[in-house]
Formats: sequence, structure tokens, C-alpha cells
Amino acid sequence: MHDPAILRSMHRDRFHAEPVIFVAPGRVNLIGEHTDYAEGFVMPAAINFATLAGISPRTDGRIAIYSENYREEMVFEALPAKGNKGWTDYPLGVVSILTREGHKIPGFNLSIWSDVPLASGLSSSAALEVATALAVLSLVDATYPGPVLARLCQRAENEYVGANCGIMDQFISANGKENHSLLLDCRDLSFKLAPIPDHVALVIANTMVKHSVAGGDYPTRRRESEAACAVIASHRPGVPFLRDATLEDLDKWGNEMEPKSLMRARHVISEDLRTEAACEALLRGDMKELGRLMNEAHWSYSKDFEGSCAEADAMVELAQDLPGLIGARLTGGGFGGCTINLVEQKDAAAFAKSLAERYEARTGITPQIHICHASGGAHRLE
Ligand code: GAF
Repeated sequence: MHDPAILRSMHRDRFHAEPVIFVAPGRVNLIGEHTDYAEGFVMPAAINFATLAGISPRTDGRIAIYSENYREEMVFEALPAKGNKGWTDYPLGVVSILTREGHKIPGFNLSIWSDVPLASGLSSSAALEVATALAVLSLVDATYPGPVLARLCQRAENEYVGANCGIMDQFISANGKENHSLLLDCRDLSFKLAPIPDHVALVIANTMVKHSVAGGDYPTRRRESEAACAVIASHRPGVPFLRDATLEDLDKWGNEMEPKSLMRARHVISEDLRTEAACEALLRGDMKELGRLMNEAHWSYSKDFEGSCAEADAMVELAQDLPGLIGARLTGGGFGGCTINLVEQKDAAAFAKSLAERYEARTGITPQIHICHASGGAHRLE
């Protein structure tokens, strides 16, 4: 699927230079939604959709970036001080952060190609940032450990793009492991690898409803959940993040919170508990419990966090009685995008077909359904 030869010849034709090529994957999150910025737990896996970045240096100091997806080349005389709300903000944000870290980045040509579906909650932005970071760092012979690289890319998105995301997407793109999901503690970035058994397929069902982290709903939900945390912290100063709060705290002080804040916090606190339990279930091979936790997580996300949409709820409902389903839920930042369905491998093709038919009949929308597997993290190709 990810053929570096195509990117290489595209880069040569356009820029008349030989590129060095890097790849960074998108991701799916099995469970643990909107917990990362609350310093809690997430359990993503990198997937076999990825972004390729080919780079070669220039001598005139300019930055030229071509995206095959947007069929657009943009040339910058120098690094713009801030983003302009376009797709180039992601690679330029990375250059900006690396420059602030003290790297003297020369001019360069960058060619981008990606098969991570855009605006679908599968972290196309993080894949672009991480692939760019590896490419740009290669110009100055620098490397970083995966977790540090992820933090730098998250800063690019927070500080340059202006999207208030957590660490999950960049982390898994940089540190994913073939056939594994990873229970990440977003407080100290320590993680536990959880193998995904061979008999289980990751079936990703795209509702075709567009998702965006930069849009209004993500930051609103984040603010609402943080407001709940502030109420708890006013009684219990040892609670800087919802990661440190308990459901008992909500029983005690929930009446001092805005009703929506209370609901958001109930989702986040219970989601952390579910995520750690889901990892334990996966590690001991208890697929039934894993599926139960995923389903519970979906409805918590939908009802308490109000982070779903009618189409994603339908996609989850319609999967429930299909043969082979282990668990289904909306994955990623929410308000559209994809559901993740853990499905017995032997049933995956029939599951995908039936789910697509049912969804189209219910909503009138033709979904895209992909049977994926967990892949490795970002690296140099060839
Ligand atoms: C988006 C964000 F980028 C992540 O940091 C995370 O908050 C996720 O939404 C929700 O779990 O993907």
C-alpha cells in the first residue's frame, strides 16, 4: 500500500532532487476517549494507513511543500510566524517547534502522500506531523526518542496549529507496535503493550460524518470537563486533573458543578477505570469483558460526554448482533468519524459487508469500512 517508489518519483519530477522517505501511521483508539488531556489512560493502536514524507534540502532557504492529497504545492520564503488555517500548518508547526528547540533547519522540499482518511478521527494530522518531524530532523542529523518526538509534535498542534489536543495521537503514531495496542499513561508517558490476538480484526467503519479537533466542540468539551475538575480541586487540592478524581468526588461535589460539566467528568473518570480494565481483559484474553467495556464506553461517550452523533450511534447499534462482533464504539475525538469494531477475523469480511448494508439502509449514507491490523510506529523507509 505505502509505496515509497511512487513518492520518490513524484519528488524527483517536481523538485529534481533525491528524497529521503519516512512513514508515520494513523491510529485507532480501542478505548479511553478524552482522557489524555486529563492525564489519564488511553489504549490506541497504530494502523496500516499512513503518511509518507519525502524530503531533500534546498540551498535558497525556502520551504516548498507538496501534498499529493491536496494536489497543491506551497512555497514559503521563510517560516511564517503563525499558522494560516490551512493544511501546511501541520508541517510548518513542526518546523516552528524544532526551530524553537534550537535546530537550525535549512530550506527544504517536502513531498507528502497519505492514505489516512482525512477528517475521520484516525489521526491524519498526527501522522503528518510525525512524518514531517522525522523528515526535517534528518536534515540536521538529529533524532529523539519516540515519546519526546510525540511531545514536540503535540506542541506543534497546540502552539502553531491552535488545536488543543492531548498526546495520544502523536504518541501512538511515533511509538506504535505491530500487532499490539498500547495502554498509555498520559501522565508520565509510560505504557504497557497489549498484544491483539491473531483471531481479532480491527474493523474501522467510517460514518462519513466529518470530524475535526480544531472545531468548536472538542475545546468546549475539554473546558467543561476541566471546570468540573476545578470544583473538585477547590475541596481537594490534590486533584489537578480528572485523572486524580473519583466517582465519589462527583457524588460529594457534583451539585456545585454545571450539569454538563458533571456529565463530562463522569465520562472521563469512568473512562479511565474502563480503559485500565480493558487492558487487563485483553491481556488475559477475556474478549467478552473487553467488548462489554467498549460498548459501555461508547454510551458513556455518547450520553454523558455528548461526543457522538446520530450516525455513529447507529453504526454502533447496527453492529451489535452481527456474527463475530467483540465490541464496538466511536473512536477518536468525536462528533463524527469512525467506529472501531473488534471482530473475529474469520467473520470480518461478512461483518463489514452487512454493517455497510445496514448503515446505508438506515442513514442513506454509503460508509467506508476497512479491515485493518495494528502496525508499527513511524520510521525511515528503505
Ligand atoms: C483527538 C485528540 F487529538 C486526542 O488528543 C484525544 O483527546 C482524542 O481526540 C479524544 O480521545 O484525537
